[in-house]
Amino acid sequence: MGRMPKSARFIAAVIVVALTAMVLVGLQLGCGSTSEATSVGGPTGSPVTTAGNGSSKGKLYVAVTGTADLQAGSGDMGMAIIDLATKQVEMVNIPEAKAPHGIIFPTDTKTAPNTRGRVALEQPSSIYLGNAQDGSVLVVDLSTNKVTKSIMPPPDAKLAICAMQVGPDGRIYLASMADGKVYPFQNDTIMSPGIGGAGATTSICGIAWSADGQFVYLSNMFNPQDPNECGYIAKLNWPSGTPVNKIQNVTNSSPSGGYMAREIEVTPDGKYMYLADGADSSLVKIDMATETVIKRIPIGGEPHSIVFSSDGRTAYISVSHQPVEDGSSIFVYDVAKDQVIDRIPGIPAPLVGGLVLQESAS
Ligand SMILES: [Cu+2]
Repeated sequence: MGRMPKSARFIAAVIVVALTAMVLVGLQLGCGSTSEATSVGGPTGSPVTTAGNGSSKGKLYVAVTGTADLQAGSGDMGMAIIDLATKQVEMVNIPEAKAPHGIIFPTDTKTAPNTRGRVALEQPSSIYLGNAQDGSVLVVDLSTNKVTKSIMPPPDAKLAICAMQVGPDGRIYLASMADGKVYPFQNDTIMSPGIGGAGATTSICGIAWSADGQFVYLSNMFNPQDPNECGYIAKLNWPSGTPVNKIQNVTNSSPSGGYMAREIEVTPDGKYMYLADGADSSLVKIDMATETVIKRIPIGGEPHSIVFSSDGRTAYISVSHQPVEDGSSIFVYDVAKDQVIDRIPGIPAPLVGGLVLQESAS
């Protein structure tokens, strides 16, 4: 038995495929429509004083992956809890963590409408943390910051958790980077089979639904079968999973090649979908009515996830930085201006994943 558990080897294989894809793509730039590129974002790294926009109180809970064995997709750590009023970052080291990427409030938490369960209006008693390495979900008690339960995926699920979102039926869904499927999660059980895959999606980072709940959008991080294919967003009928179409050319290549379509999030008014383009250090704004890219906003770093405040005016974006020593940050984003207006630095970890917002001031 090698030192690396089977699940870690699986993710390692996934990552190797991703890296191979990046090498193969090499210098084939221009897959994304650079002619559409706009540069409206403020200069990266120049903090601007946040105006009182009503969203500067509360807490962010951020899934954080540590330094150990990062290339294999594993690593310890847990989550960061950030007080928005003071910008204090509290690191919560969770021994059971296996590369956390996803985070979501339990469904009995009071949450704001149209936020897919990601904006709490009260202090939750616990939180779910989703692991990329072994596909397990941890229940973390927020009064002790200890794990009270570890929930393993069913044996037939190839689950490497990225996004965790509440679907139109009120259940939590888990996006898998390993097999391109979405798995329902209910009563502390991960259910199989998943929805998606079968050519429509190969490695999902983000999940979003249309306002009427008839369609699901899945951001495909990369396509191991066709490394020349840019990151795209697949649209499927919900909940049947029948493919409808793909929004193509959503992501741009990194300067060294390779695509990284991270998580997607729809604004609370349902008008726009934003995608975190990890390879291009930008946000991509998509008009939901036409399903086309209308703006690219360079923000710097490697954005992973986005959460909108319940009023839709402010977004918080988890951003990983390279090299590792720089740590990671949360960017505060003015949605109307499409501009980064502040940064909360000081997350001492190379990779930040999903994040959720608690708007109450307590
Ligand atoms: Cu992820």
